[in-house]
Amino acid sequence: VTGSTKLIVITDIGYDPDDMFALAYLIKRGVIPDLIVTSDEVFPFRRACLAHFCTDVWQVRVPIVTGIDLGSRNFISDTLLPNQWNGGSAFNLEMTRIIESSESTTIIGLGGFTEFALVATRHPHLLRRCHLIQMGGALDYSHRDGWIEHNIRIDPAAAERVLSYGVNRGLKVTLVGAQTTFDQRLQVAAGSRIYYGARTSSNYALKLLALHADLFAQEKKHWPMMHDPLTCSVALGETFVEFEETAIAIDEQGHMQRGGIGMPTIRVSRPNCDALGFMKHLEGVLLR
Ligand SMILES: [Ca+2]
Repeated sequence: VTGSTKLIVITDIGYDPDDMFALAYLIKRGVIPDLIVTSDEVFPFRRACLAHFCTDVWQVRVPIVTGIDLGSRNFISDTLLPNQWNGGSAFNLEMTRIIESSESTTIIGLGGFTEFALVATRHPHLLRRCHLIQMGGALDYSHRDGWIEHNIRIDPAAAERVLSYGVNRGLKVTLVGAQTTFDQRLQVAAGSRIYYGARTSSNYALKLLALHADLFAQEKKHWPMMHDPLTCSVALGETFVEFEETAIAIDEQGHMQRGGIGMPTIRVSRPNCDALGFMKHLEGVLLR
């Protein structure tokens, strides 16, 4: 993310708090997206939450548009929200406007592929200008038989669209996958330095991070992992994650496999990352 490159963030903020940590991380680094799109919208609560955080808590001006409601009701942050906000459905128009306005656009994908797949399908000529840096998928990795990583599972057809149709038309993709981010060392748990620092801070923006982690821990019975902030660090040029170039094939259910010779390649994260180095970095950025 440099100079004239535009930045769009696609996020399913409001359930797993790692999206909120990721946006706080970007903003603390002085990186303000040109547009934020909510994905897997729980109409219009994700946008409402985000508008509240941006406007009232972080005090940054960012255009926010709602994505597509996929019918899931994974949302737990309504108690953090003082008001109701109205959403819109302008994401295709707004994303296209930004991508057209610049030679290059980075899209940080922290949720499903739905919205970008629609833009890719309607405006394939714009794909060569885009670099998608996406949290999601799993390569040579599974929690159990048949397991599919959430950002793919929520809309496998969209993921397949982006990773085959998109890549075949010049889209550059960097995938930070579950094989890398499902790492206990990336957890913000009650005893962790980040949690403690945020929880005991007099700064409401920081306290809110800990409150969101509490909501998630109550709901899921485990503490959040920093999948999305790690992905944002990749977008900002940090080197905690290593990558390999490989072709990817994805089936109808969303299972990912290495693709055949001659298929276009993408950058896929290697399993081991410098998790402890990253968490120290994240703590420094968020709590300083
Ligand atoms: Ca997310």
